[in-house]
Amino acid sequence: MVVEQTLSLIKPDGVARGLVGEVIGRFERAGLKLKAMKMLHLTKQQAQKFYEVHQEKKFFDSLTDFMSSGPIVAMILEGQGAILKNRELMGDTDYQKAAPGTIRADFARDIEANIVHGSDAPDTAEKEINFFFNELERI
Ligand code: RTP
Ligand code: MG
Repeated sequence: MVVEQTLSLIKPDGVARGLVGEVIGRFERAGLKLKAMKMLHLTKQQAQKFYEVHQEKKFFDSLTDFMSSGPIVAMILEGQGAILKNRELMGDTDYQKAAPGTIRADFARDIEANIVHGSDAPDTAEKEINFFFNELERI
């Protein structure tokens, strides 16, 4: 398996509920290495840009309101098969379908406020990492 980098976000609900340490601990215990990290508060416009692939969806306005509603934590995670590994740790988008022991199954109670985001493929990972981090911020 190749070493990959992926973009992880702890969404506003995860930060507000005090789950930052819990979520990062799960990533680290699973062998994912933190390569960059910061806290920031997206504007509505920045959230719209980040989630532009979903702009035709009926949940787009609500999703971007939510994502700009409070501070988030952005991270670059690295490891073998990191993109899929992160998605497995997160669990299904819908917490009711997420496997037991995943972040969303354990903590999410809403399909939108579902604690975390993770890139879904190598091309989106690169794009999303570049959205949040410049060269100086990456190790
Ligand atoms: P994410 O992009 O945040 O990692 O989540 P994902 O791949 O599991 O899910 P995706 O289909 O890309 O949807 C992005 C985010 O939009 C919200 N959502 N709401 N109301 C709804 O039916 C609905 N569906 C999706 C969630 O916050 C989801 O994570
Ligand atoms: Mg997605």
